[in-house]
Amino acid sequence: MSLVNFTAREIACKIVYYGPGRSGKTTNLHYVYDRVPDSRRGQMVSLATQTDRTLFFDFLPIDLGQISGFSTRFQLYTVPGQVYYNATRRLVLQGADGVVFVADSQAQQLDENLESLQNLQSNLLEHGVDVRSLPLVMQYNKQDLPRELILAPADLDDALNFRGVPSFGADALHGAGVFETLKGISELVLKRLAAGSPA
Ligand SMILES: Nc1nc2c(ncn2[C@@H]2O[C@H](COP(=O)(O)OP(=O)(O)OP(=O)(O)O)[C@@H](O)[C@H]2O)c(=O)[nH]1
Ligand SMILES: [Mg+2]
Repeated sequence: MSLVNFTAREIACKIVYYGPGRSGKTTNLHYVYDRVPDSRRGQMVSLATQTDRTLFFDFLPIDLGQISGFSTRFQLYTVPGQVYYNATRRLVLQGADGVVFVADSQAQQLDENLESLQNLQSNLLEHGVDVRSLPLVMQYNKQDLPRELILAPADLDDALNFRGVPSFGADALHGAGVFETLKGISELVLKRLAAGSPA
């Protein structure tokens, strides 16, 4: 549900970080917050957070500057990954222009990743959105963990990336892959916006 104001030449897009509990969604936003200059970001809001689990959502507005003459602002959200909070997840997902699916690369988390992907699909369908038409990228997070605990990005592509969307290995704790992922989803969202905008 991007808002394009042709008079003010402003674009605002909503990006949702989705994925199973503890996959590193909030950690992605913290890294972005820490690295984007003050002038390019608003306050990061983490609502109703108990310990380090997200119970409602995180929100971070960032300013991408001028793109094709429009001042472009992205609103980054995370959902709570814990299975129990589905109503909140569905609410946060509403109106998303793009989704970053943050998978946990640990081999033992594969079922949780698959369950969360299915959950994404069914929540999108409830909003009348076909997952195949929505800009989506995959992030395979926690690639810093020991080799024997994790799956390589190519194996995670085989297991999770049914649509063959852009995918990025990441270590959100230290920042590797975080901005590559954000750039990946931004490009897809802006491309889609450009395709749909008046000539
Ligand atoms: N080793 C490692 N740990 C990570 C990485 N990303 C996140 N973590 C850790 O994983 C835990 C969960 O991270 P969060 O960012 O809170 O996970 P989340 O996806 O927001 O979890 P929910 O809010 O419950 O859905 C924290 O202890 C993080 O420090 C990573 O890339 N590598
Ligand atoms: Mg969180």
